[in-house]
Parts: sequence; structure tokens; C-alpha cells
Amino acid sequence: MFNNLKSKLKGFFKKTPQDLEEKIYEDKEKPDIEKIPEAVETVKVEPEPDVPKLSRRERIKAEKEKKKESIDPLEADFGKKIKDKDLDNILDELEIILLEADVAFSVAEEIKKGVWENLTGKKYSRKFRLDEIVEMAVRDAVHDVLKINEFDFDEWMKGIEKPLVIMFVGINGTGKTTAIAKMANRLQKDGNTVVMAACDTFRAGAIEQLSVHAERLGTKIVKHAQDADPAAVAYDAIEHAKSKRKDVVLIDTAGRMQTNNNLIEEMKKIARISKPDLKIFVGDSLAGNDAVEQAKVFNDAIGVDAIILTKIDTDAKGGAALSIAHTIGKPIAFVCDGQEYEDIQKFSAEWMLDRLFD
Ligand SMILES: Nc1nc2c(ncn2[C@@H]2O[C@H](COP(=O)(O)OP(=O)(O)OP(=O)(O)O)[C@@H](O)[C@H]2O)c(=O)[nH]1
Ligand SMILES: [Mg+2]
Repeated sequence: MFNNLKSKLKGFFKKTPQDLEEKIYEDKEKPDIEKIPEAVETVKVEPEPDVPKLSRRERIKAEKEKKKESIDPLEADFGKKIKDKDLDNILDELEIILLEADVAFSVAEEIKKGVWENLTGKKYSRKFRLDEIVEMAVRDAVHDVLKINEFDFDEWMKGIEKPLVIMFVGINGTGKTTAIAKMANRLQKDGNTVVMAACDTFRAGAIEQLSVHAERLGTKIVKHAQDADPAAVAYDAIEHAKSKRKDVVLIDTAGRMQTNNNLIEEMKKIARISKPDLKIFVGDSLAGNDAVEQAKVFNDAIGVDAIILTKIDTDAKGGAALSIAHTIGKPIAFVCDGQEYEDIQKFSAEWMLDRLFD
């Protein structure tokens, strides 16, 4: 009797879900809701004949490998512990790379300290070497600094009431006047009307220099005589732009050392009168350690909004970008890479990272 029941049950388990369904309705029996899903499940889990069976050890190993893949290399909880001595050695090497790329010493030190604090005592996945882990962490730290408040000038422009006023500041000879000419060219090509304000009334020849660019580019320039009050020039340029419905006013200012208090005060006055929508600090990519002090003084005086880094075409690697951005926490809007009007590009953190490390 039991043998018969066993063979019936065998037959039942070999059936597919469709067979079962057909069978149930063929017999015109009321479907047993409790039994059907159970039966379907049993059919589904029948082992495939050609799947190799793993031993317990093999299964554990496979499971670990699977876990490894989904793990952050810096947070592996079953990896190798980072030894402070090894970490110090690798970080010293990376610091030299940063210094060779013109990153200011204080900034390189701070980045190193931050990475050390993040990694000390941590475990890391055996899939990586320690130097790879540390380089990844330094790259991340640098990337974070460069990405701070990413600044898309063209997007920013769309939201500002016209005429929008942009003031350029920085120490002597960093490329402010050239950057203004490049920006005028870029803005005009995008269909904007531009007014240049010749507010460097301090250096002999500065008004003439800007006038030459204005003439070449067909840009309106507002200028006064040498030694005139630069704030008054800025005011006139903005009034002109308002009355003639011009789109953008670009204010050129005299180069001034961060140590010259009189000229720093004069710059504050230009900013107070012209109320710029954007104050751009123009920094030389070769500035090195000095970049930190410059950026601090200009930022404290008028509140810098963005940075243009110039002369990136020289043999500078561009570490000044990192120093300035790290010191004042402001975004780098553009980099200038030559003396032609087209030599101005939007800044990209990824591009700078490759330049620094490769
Ligand atoms: N190679 C290179 N030279 C540049 C770049 N930008 C500016 N220059 C050159 O740097 C020199 C100084 O440029 P300016 O634009 O006069 O600098 P500035 O900041 O206005 O100078 P001051 O008004 O005296 O403070 C000029 O010879 C420019 O041609 C650049 O991106 N690359
Ligand atoms: Mg100038």
C-alpha cells in the first residue's frame, strides 16, 4: 500500500507547474490553495544535474571573494592593517610630488595630515598594495579641494541681472589685463555686449594696454586720465552699461602686492562703489608658496568669489590652483594657457589631478 503511495508522490514531484495546474482543473477538483505554491516550489529547487558541488571550504572562500568585490578598499574589515611607519614613508613621497608640482608647503602638509588621520589604524583590502591605497586617498583629498563649489561661469551668468559686473584683482603681472581681454572675446563670441573699465590708473601704460585690446576686439572702453580715482572709472563704466543696455562690465584693476596696505584699501573702495557680481582673483600658476598669502589677503579684503589661474602653459604643473582653492575655499573658474585671446579654458578638477600626479 505504501509503495503505491510513494510512486504516486514521485510522479507528483516530477511534474512541472503547468502539468500540475492542468491536472488540477482536469480533475475538476477545487484548487487547494495551500498545496499549490508548495508543490511549485519543490519543482523549482530540484538541483541541476551538472552543477558541481562545492565543499564547505570552497563555499566559504567564494562567499569571501564575493564580499571583497563589494567592499571599499579602505574599509575592508578582514584586510591588512596599515602600519604607521609604512604610511609615513608613502605619504612623504606623495608630498614631494605635490611640492614639485608647486603646491605650497603648508597646503601639502595639511593634505598629508588629513590623509594620515583618515588612514591610520585602518585595514585595507588585500586586493590592493598600500601605496595604491594611499595614492587613492591623496587623489581623493586633492579632488575634494578642487571640486569645492564647482563653478560654471556660463550657468552662473544666466541667473544674474544685466549689466553684470566682474572685477579682476591680483598682484602685479599675474595676467589680469590679458584675462579681461580673453573674457571679453569669449563673452562677445557668445553674443554679449561688453564694456571694459580701465581702473588701473596707477601703472603708467596700463590704460593704453587695455585700450589696445579694446580696439582689437571692438569692445567699448571707459577710461579716465592716469592717476584718476579708479572707483570713479568703475562707476562711470557701470552707468554707461546701464544706459546703453550693455550686458557685462569687466573691471581691470592695478596689480598690488598683498603687503601694500594703501593699494589694498583702494581696491576695497573700488569694490564698495562698483558692487561687483563676481570678484575674480587672478593668480599666477608659478606663484608657489606665496599663492597662499596672496589669496588670503585679497579674500579677506574684498571676498573673492572665483579664481582664474594663468600661465598654465609655462612649465608650472599648476599646484598653485590647489594652494589657492584650499586656502580660501573658492572655485577655479578658468585657466589661461597662452597669450592668444582663445587661450582660456574652463577649469576641470580631473584635468588638474592628472597634471599633478601623472
Ligand atoms: N604664457 C602666458 N603668458 C601670459 C598669460 N597670461 C598673461 N600672460 C603674459 O603675462 C604678462 C603680464 O600680463 P598682464 O595681463 O599685463 O598682467 P597684469 O596682471 O594685468 O599686470 P599688472 O597690470 O602690471 O598687474 C604679459 O606679458 C602677458 O602676455 C598666460 O596664460 N600664459
Ligand atoms: Mg594689468
